[in-house]
Amino acid sequence: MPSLKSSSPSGLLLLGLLLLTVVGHTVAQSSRKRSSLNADWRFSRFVDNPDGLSYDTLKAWILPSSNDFITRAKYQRPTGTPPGSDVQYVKDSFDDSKWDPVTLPHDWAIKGPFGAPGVSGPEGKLPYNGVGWYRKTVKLGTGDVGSGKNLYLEVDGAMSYASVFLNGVLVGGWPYGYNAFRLDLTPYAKAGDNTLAIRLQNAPDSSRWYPGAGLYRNVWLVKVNSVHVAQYGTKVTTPSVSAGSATVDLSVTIENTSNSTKRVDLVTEVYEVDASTGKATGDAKATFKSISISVAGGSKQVVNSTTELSNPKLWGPAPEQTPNQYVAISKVSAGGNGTVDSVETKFGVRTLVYDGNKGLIVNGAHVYVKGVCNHHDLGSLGAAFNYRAAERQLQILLEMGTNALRTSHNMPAPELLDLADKYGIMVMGETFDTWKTKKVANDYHLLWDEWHEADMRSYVRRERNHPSIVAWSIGNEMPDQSSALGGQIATELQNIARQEDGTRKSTAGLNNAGPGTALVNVLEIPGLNYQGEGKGTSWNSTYPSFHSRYPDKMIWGTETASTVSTRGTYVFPVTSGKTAVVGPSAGENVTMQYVSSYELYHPSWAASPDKVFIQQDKYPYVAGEFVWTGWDYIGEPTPFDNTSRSSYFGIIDLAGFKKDRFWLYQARWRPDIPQAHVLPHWTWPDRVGKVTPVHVFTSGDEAELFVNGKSQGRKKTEPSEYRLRWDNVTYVPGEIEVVAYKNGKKWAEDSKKTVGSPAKLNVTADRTSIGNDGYDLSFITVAVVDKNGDTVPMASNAISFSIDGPGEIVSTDNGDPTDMVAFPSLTRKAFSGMALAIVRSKPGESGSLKVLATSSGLEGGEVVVRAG
Ligand SMILES: *[C@@H]1O[C@H](CO)[C@@H](O)[C@H](O)[C@H]1NC(C)=O
Ligand SMILES: *[C@@H]1O[C@H](CO)[C@@H](O)[C@H](O)[C@H]1NC(C)=O
Ligand SMILES: *[C@@H]1O[C@H](CO)[C@@H](O)[C@H](O)[C@H]1NC(C)=O
Ligand SMILES: *[C@@H]1O[C@H](CO)[C@@H](O)[C@H](O)[C@H]1NC(C)=O
Ligand SMILES: *[C@@H]1O[C@H](CO)[C@@H](O)[C@H](O)[C@H]1NC(C)=O
Ligand SMILES: *[C@@H]1O[C@H](CO)[C@@H](O)[C@H](O)[C@H]1NC(C)=O
Ligand SMILES: *[C@@H]1O[C@H](CO)[C@@H](O)[C@H](O)[C@H]1NC(C)=O
Ligand SMILES: *[C@@H]1O[C@H](CO)[C@@H](O)[C@H](O)[C@H]1NC(C)=O
Ligand SMILES: CC(=O)N[C@H]1CO[C@H](CO)[C@@H](O)[C@@H]1O
Repeated sequence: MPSLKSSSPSGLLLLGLLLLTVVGHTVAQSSRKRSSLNADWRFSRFVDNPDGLSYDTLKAWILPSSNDFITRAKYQRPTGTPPGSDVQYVKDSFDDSKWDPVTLPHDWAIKGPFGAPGVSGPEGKLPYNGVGWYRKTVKLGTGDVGSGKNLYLEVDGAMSYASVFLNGVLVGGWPYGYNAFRLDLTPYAKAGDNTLAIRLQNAPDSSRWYPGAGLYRNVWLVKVNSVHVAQYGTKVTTPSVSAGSATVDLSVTIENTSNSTKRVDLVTEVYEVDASTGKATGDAKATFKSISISVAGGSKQVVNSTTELSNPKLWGPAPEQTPNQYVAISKVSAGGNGTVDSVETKFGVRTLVYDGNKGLIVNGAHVYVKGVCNHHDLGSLGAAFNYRAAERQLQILLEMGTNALRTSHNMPAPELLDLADKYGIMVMGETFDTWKTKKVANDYHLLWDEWHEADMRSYVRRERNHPSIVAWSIGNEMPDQSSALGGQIATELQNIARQEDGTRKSTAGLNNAGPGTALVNVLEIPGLNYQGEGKGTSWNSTYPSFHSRYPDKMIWGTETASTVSTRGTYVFPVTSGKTAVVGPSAGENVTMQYVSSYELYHPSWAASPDKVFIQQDKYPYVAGEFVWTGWDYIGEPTPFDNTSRSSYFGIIDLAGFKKDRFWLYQARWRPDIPQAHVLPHWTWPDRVGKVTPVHVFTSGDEAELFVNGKSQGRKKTEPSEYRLRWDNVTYVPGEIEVVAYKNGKKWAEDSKKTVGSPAKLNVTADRTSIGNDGYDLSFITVAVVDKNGDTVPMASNAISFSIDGPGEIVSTDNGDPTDMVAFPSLTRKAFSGMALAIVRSKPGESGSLKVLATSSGLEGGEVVVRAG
């Protein structure tokens, strides 16, 4: 499968880098260079360990990589030759020409095939396990190495147990696959060709979902002078904000890796960020007083300064507020030699109040949290991060009215937070799915004792300047949640967040810890998973008991609903209840392994959206909810865990197609959008004369249903009703139409009609013009339509894709959780009438990409996408 390539999302830094490269060596020396290391890697995966190495044998050399993030005694790098230097893959002389050429971000498992030996259904059946080696030659100039220079490798995420070798020497590593890390290459680098080799290892049974595999996020090389701003070395806060003025506090950590004391000057100016370009614009809006200090050789020094920003443009969540951003540009000069380093720190000016009675107050206004939980994978692209694919996920969620995202259950790619800042989405930044006690045999509990401080601290330090982050989540459904140990761990993790940030509170997703437990007593924001709405058939909510015990603490539903459904699938009879536990006689199509899209069914611990809405509205002090999940994801295919490949929880399916639930949430979260949505589809040759319930989701307050023009009655939404249902409709071919009203006035309409047999393919692109960076994507949707152009709801025709022009088809999908055809396949069966192809440009090549879709017996279709 062609791999995924990254461009630099840090536009400003990239621009600086290009300019410096053009003007040459002397200028390049004066400031930092951060360049992408994503291109030109060789890769090989081994099912069985090919080198005899393991984390245990390498650990003593890897632990020192955490030294900047631990407060206990630092680890000393052992003396002597580190292990692994005799392994052939780390050597210059190794011939890797037979290995796969890959471009990062790269997920080695996503190409499949499904059914990998030793990988369970919950893990997604893809071959993520085993050992992976990546190799690359890094060319360095004489000016890049030696006295006065530092070289760092920055890895935004490597799945997992990374160990990094440069020129045959083990440099260090980082085991937790979701966290970013930096290694100092300076002592091991040389002018000329350097061999960089990275070993990764994924144990089977190490995850409860599909984790992905490999160097799946961006990798960077950073060159700085010996006097420079330390890693994650800036912190911007706005301790007091009014309409006329904001106080901006800046803290910069300057590091001097040279042998002598340096006189250092720091100047920082603040600019507005242009929302469309993401770059500084206009004149400086504020300037921090210039500071001069002496930094002794071998030390770090923190410099604090403060300034006032007049008439600040605030950052706030969309759509009610605007996500304005600023950037602080800090320049460091040393010993009168001009600028030796320059860093940019984007931030937002906003206030947050966590109110036990009112919920979340942002910039003085109450904001009800309309959140979703999402996993890190990007459907058929796998875990390999792609900026456009992540942006598409957020855009479709924004259309639904989502204003908050929980990065369940781990640290996201840094660029996801840039996107959340830009679009005005509030983020609950989560860290861990387990603490000290395991969920599965080889999960994070193995790393807990030695790594949790470093993982928590480095994550908060890295992301604390993002205005989108409104809470840190210290864990999800930890088995330790109800024990005394849980209280101790929560205290420790919250303290780390306060030390590194101090402006947000911490939360955790608790599925069974109750009021009075050690953990809940200390947790700043109790987060309730499912217990807030009452689990399964129970309507007993624990919100009241949490609220009465901790009246001053804000509480929210960190994980709600877990409704399951398969897009376009309807199973009869339909429950008459508002919520129902899914099973072979309740919502499941056991033969097909699908779940009904009446959007009322859920596992035993969960709830329908309707039930969650009822309970949220009953307890208005609750700050809001994070629905499980916004998008479907690979793995965890409850209730068909052993047979399917991907989840049923998503409001949006794995391909990005909306399930019916989308309009149920949109009606509640964006009541300003006139909307009505009627289900099911109306092409049921086997159901003539049978009761076929019709449900309507609408932002109106009343609706009338017509079957072949005949009214079935007008219904008003009563209190505690979030859908209108006509449960006794008898199916006859023809058309169902709904007319919705609001305050007695016509508000919106929708209809479904009985369609004919498949006749042709209707092909559309989400964007018909994309960048030619070899990274940008167009998402191509194919609908199987009848001769009138209406989608055939049960169509499953096999569609073949091809492309003409400077681009490639990366993957195909249809959102069917049981489809075991590997994602790179150019042939994909339509599912419920639809299929998707993802198209990527080729780097540096411009032109028209003609994407063709054909299917036996049908008229084909095409769309043209312009790259360049
Ligand atoms: C610092 O001094 C040590 C010992 O004198 C020397 O080996 C090293 O190269 C010096 N480092 C730099 C960055 O000048
Ligand atoms: C400087 O700012 C940092 C971060 O806000 C803070 O932890 C530290 O106490 C401040 N130092 C001084 C001397 O004010
Ligand atoms: C400034 O440049 C001089 C001459 O190259 C050098 O000796 C000195 O160390 C530099 N000072 C700093 C702070 O980098
Ligand atoms: C609901 O709560 C009541 C009172 O705490 C308890 O008696 C009852 O058993 C609970 N019902 C369920 C289904 O959990
Ligand atoms: C399951 O789906 C198949 C294929 O659409 C259909 O023939 C069958 O009737 C369905 N079964 C149930 C229980 O809905
Ligand atoms: C899946 O397989 C496991 C292990 O064989 C078994 O315990 C479990 O019950 C199965 N789950 C389902 C839903 O069939
Ligand atoms: C639907 O029909 C059943 C059986 O005829 C009846 O008991 C029920 O009340 C009807 N429901 C509605 C909403 O009309
Ligand atoms: C067919 O394609 C056109 C654009 O070419 C689009 O407007 C329309 O919605 C598509 N129809 C279906 C059923 O997808
Ligand atoms: C020679 C020396 O002491 N260099 C130090 C410069 O500062 C960094 C940390 O800031 C140390 O790691 C170096 O040892």
